[in-house]
Amino acid sequence: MEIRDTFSRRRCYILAAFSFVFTFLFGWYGLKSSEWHPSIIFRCTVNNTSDDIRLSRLDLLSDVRLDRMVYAKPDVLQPPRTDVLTITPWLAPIVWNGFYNRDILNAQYHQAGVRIGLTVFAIKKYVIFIKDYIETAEKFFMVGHKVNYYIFTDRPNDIPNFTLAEGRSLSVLEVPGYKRWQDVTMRRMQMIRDHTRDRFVNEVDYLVCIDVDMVFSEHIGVEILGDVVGVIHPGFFGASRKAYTHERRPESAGYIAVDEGDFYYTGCFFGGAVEDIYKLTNFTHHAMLADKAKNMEALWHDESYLNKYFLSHKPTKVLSPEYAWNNYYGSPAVVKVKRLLHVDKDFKAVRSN
Ligand code: UD2
Repeated sequence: MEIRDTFSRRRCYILAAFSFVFTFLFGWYGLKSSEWHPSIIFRCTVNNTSDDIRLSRLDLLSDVRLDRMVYAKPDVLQPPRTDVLTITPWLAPIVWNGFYNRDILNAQYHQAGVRIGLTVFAIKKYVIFIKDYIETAEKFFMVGHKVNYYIFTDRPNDIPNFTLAEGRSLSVLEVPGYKRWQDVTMRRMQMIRDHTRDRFVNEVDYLVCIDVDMVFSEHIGVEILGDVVGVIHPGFFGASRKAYTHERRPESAGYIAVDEGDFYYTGCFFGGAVEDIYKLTNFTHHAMLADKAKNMEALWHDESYLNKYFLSHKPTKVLSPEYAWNNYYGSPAVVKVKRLLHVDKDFKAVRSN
């Protein structure tokens, strides 16, 4: 009896000691991990697999706990608008004015400390557009968030100085200016791809790529962020598939059959998570090279290869033509806000060498 008591007392001591060590170790680990900040997870290198990065991004958003916010509840029976399609058949949202609450989105992305890169090419005579582009972006693009502008140019001395709001930075990246304008526009994919791999992946979470001959004219914020983002071309949002100006020659790497295709996406604006932009630009660059080897060029250059990519890699978010408007198409009732506008340009003058 006494022996058994001594034995079970000893067992109790061992168990207590073990629990103490266990609690101490895990308590210490918990304390250490409370120093962790979501932004740390994006300091990834290209050695990370994209699955690691994708999971990290999910962690980032799921970790967000919003403070108390008061707003009208969403009503299942009262959609804000019924005049436009707001979801694709593959369940990606189509972003139109009136469908989202900017405050909720800003709160989510602020807490996550999201970092956004905006790439723009101002090669040769197109440098004339950069001043208005950056100045209007400062007023309307991702206001209040961390933004890195990346200006690709062959004329770094012609890029003016800009005063930027807090949390925003600008880098001028010197690149070659190809002789033909078609090569300038197509080679953007290669340059974005290379800089994404070598640099952007360590600096930003999302990339947004927009033509330089545009001005920001209304709010463009975190509602546009997603893994793969395409924008519906303003000239084709009501058009039939047959009318889409896809590349129709089957031997081209940009080929899309007349009974295929969802939307006609503009080449002037695309975006996505940094690792998805790497995949997109790598695909479109290789498609261009494959055609070049056959002495071909797709009808609308990079825009055709981009449309081909989106056919098999469906955008996870689609932006309405509000995000790439051209006043040439007037002011249809469904386009309630023109957020980004094309600047009229004299093609002959700006494209001459
Ligand atoms: C369309 C697309 C454009 C691209 C092009 C391919 C729209 C609104 N835009 O525009 O994205 O797909 O067709 O043909 O659908 N650039 C320079 N220097 C040059 C030439 C081009 O910097 O000498 C850059 C610049 O950022 C410019 C972009 O390339 O905004 C596209 O060239 P574009 O504006 O001349 O092409 P465009 O208007 O035909």
